[in-house]
Amino acid sequence: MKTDCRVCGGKVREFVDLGRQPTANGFLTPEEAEREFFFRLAVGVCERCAMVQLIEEVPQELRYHGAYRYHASGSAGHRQHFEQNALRFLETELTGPDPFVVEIGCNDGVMLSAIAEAGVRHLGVEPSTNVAELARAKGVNVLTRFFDEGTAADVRAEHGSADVVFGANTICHISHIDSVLRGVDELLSPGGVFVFEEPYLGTIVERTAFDQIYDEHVFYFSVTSVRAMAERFGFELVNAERIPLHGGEIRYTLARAGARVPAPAVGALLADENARRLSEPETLERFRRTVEGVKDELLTVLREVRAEGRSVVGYGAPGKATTVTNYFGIGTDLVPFVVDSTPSKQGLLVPGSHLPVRAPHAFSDPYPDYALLFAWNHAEEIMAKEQEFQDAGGRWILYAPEVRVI
Ligand code: DWN
Ligand code: SAH
Ligand code: ZN
Repeated sequence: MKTDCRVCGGKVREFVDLGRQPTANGFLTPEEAEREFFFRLAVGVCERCAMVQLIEEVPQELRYHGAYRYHASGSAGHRQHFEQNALRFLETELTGPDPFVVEIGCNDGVMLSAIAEAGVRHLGVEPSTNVAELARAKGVNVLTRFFDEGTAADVRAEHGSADVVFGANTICHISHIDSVLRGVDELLSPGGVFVFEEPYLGTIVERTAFDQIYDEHVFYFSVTSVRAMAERFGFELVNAERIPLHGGEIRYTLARAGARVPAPAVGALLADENARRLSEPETLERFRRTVEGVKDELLTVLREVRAEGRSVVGYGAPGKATTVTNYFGIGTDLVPFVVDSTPSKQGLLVPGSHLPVRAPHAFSDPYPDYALLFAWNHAEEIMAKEQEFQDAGGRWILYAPEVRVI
């Protein structure tokens, strides 16, 4: 069992155990289901630096490989967000004579394709070869490797230093985060910035978004823990902006210590985290109890509607659905199948709970009485798209931040 903090070596105190779980994106065939991989999904907080992290971890090669199922360009909202990010970098950071940007975990090129279109020097570092190919097809340069200090040294030797190192929903996925920070130190130009956007512990606790907890999310960052981590590796946290993606994230900007004046938002968010006692054991223990309450309520609702003979379909098969269905024990008796727009998930089973994943047209064939919204972070986009379901009398079941039937 892992008890040492991956950032500072301090003691990690466990506060929630979501049981035996498979890898969240390990969608599989019925034959593969017989030899499925499971581990204990538990989270703790470092008593020294407040970094919230998994207790046990899954080897990275089991999580990221040639059949990585998540395609970042799958939502219109995400495409728009990352294009805006690219434009912002082009306007504010990539303005020198021959700028260079590196993205850690570029996936299918959702961000870098706009940089490539602008003709700016760039490199995506992406170990999942299938999504890396999708990025290449969009004209993006990709190195298919795991980012660490060795990769960073090689990139620097070949391309020179980077003005921007970017990562979205990736930095919190990398258990060797010390090596990542040493690598960024090696790669970044003196005036450059390391920008990363990741799920926010504050939101996870506030919205009971416990389904953000799964094998890929090794760390659950807060401004407090990221600031401490930055300082440990010679950086300074110079900005922290709340963004709406994935239900609520923070975009952290790190610069070399003393290189930039920190924005007031950093101090404001730190003060807020202190006031909320965000990383304190009592707060995290309360979060655990709230999750238990959601479990009881959701199971009650699902059992009631099924007992009345009503149909329920799961909407979306995000990584989050793996945590929810396995921890709550939701099987095909309660939710016979889920629909998802990602072609590479269709025809396969949700890891662990083995709910079949079907293409979106199965949703209206015929419409179910209820839809359990696993992709709740895309609620606006999905509900607008599925207005006909609601017009036909269909109702949505939501479970974050609390159980609601609307
Ligand atoms: O951190 C991570 C983020 C970037 O993406 C990864 N570890 C894994 C993944 O997390 P996720 O699977 O929770 O991501 P999403 O974006 O919540 O996944 C939404 C799912 O819903 C996708 O499988 C696509 C699907 N979907 C759909 O079927 N119809 C989405 C939309 C918008 C739709 O209209
Ligand atoms: N940036 C995209 C994709 C996030 S999914 C978005 O925000 O939507 C996480 C990605 O990180 C996956 O594509 C995975 O293959 C990649 N990844 C995981 N470990 C990595 C590492 N050590 N170095 C670089 N990429 C990594
Ligand atoms: Zn620590």
